[in-house]
Amino acid sequence: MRKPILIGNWKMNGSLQANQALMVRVLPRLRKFRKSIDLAVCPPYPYLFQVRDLLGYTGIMLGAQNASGFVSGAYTGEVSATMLQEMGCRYVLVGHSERRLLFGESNQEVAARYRSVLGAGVAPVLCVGETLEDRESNRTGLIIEQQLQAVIGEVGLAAMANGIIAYEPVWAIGTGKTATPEQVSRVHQQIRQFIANNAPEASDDISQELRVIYGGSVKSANAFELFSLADVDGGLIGGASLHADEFGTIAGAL
Ligand code: G2H
Repeated sequence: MRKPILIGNWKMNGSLQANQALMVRVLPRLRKFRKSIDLAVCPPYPYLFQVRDLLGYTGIMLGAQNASGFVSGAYTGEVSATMLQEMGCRYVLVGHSERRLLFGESNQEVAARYRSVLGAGVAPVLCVGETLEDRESNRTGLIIEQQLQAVIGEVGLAAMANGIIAYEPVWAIGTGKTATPEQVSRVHQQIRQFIANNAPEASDDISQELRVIYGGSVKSANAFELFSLADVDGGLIGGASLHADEFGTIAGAL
């Protein structure tokens, strides 16, 4: 049985004051779900320390939005996975489409970041997904397989059992458009099948154990339908994770 997981991705939002206010409102709403689902929030780097303190012993975990592919050294502006581990991060997003599209992170770079996160003993959340153009030219499966293959080539399939895959169709991110349940189901099944096909000797266990979560304009109004799908093991929530009522209701849908 795969334990559901809900991760809030705050993106580049927040302030000391706003974070405090959000946590005061959201934590009581999440607490009752913490035994049945894994819960985490990923604030921007400067607020990790503050949010770690606010989370305290609630059992709700801390995550980060990216990590360097380098271990340490002269890489101005980068933050290493080990630093994030030291800050108490249990999860790190890797290859979010905003990183891929706005900051030019290639499949290879994402794979290097994935390796660093694993090496620091933190669970990588590998984001994969197609653009509208990819979808309209029937390349959804191919694009996602290339994104997965780059990471498998870097760390091996077995190591991916320690991570999570987040399917986020780029055209559904922050746009208010959500993929239909049929579209989500199909891609989640394809991801699991691809993992199963990739290393036949170990495939069954990994493909059945690996959590594949959905992200892209999830909100309280569509969470129940999306999370009822058999191959959806949770959600990566952006905009709605900044609203206590919304995030609390979404957690209740898992
Ligand atoms: C996708 C998602 C969270 P949103 O980026 O990663 O954001 O829910 O705002 O579409």
